[in-house]
Amino acid sequence: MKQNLTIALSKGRILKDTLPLLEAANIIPAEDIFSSRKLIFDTNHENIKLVVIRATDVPTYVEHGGADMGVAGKDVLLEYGAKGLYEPLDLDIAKCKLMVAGLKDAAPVEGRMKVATKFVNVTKEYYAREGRQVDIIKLYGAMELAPIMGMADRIVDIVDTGNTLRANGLEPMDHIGYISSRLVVGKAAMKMKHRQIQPIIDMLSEAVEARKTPSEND
Ligand code: PRT
Ligand code: MG
Repeated sequence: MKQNLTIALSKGRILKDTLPLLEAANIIPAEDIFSSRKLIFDTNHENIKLVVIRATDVPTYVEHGGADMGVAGKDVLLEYGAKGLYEPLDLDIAKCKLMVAGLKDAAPVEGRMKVATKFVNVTKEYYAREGRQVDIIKLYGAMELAPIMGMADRIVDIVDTGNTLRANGLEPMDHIGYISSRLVVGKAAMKMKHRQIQPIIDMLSEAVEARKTPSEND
């Protein structure tokens, strides 16, 4: 008998890249997610449901069994630090970089530096590895504003094109890591529902590879 399976998707920018991969794995929402205010969606499989939640909540749902598997940015996963999650597949979507940035031409900071970020844990670990003492200021968004207002010397944030930094008089300084979205699976789900989950991982993996290598017909 097929058990029920719930997949947690990050709403926002990851969603539109995730849906074609799911479709390639023959998992198709029963209605248009973008034009709906629902949180739970039926699919073309009677036993598979999708929940669409904030990106930062995906690892929490998957770790605590609110969903069996999910899709989340590596930045979110690093910050969450989940021990109860498997990360079987790099989906190669929503790619960006995690960077240290500061005001353009800012002088190096002597002594303790103030760093504004929403990635508090990642930032702590980064500066610990660098052997540098910093004071971290937790923000929930618009990190770029903190150096402008004289509240912080540096920010740690996601950078894609660099346009947001430039538009605010900032520049990238140090590269912390490459980010992409990952498939995550709860440890309990992987054990109890392995026969259902493994074929989905395999199909998604094929879809990711197909996107990387343009077919000869293109
Ligand atoms: O917005 P909310 O607080 O609800 O959640 P969220 O910000 O986590 O969600 P969302 O949808 O904004 O981002 C989800 C995921 O997309 C992130 O966790 C990353 O893994 C990935 N991603 C890829 C990005 C970007 N590219 C990106 N460019 N996330 C954010 N940005 C932002 C960045 O924070 C900065 O403000 O875009 C701006 C920089 O872009 P450029 O092109 O100007 O450099
Ligand atoms: Mg956002």
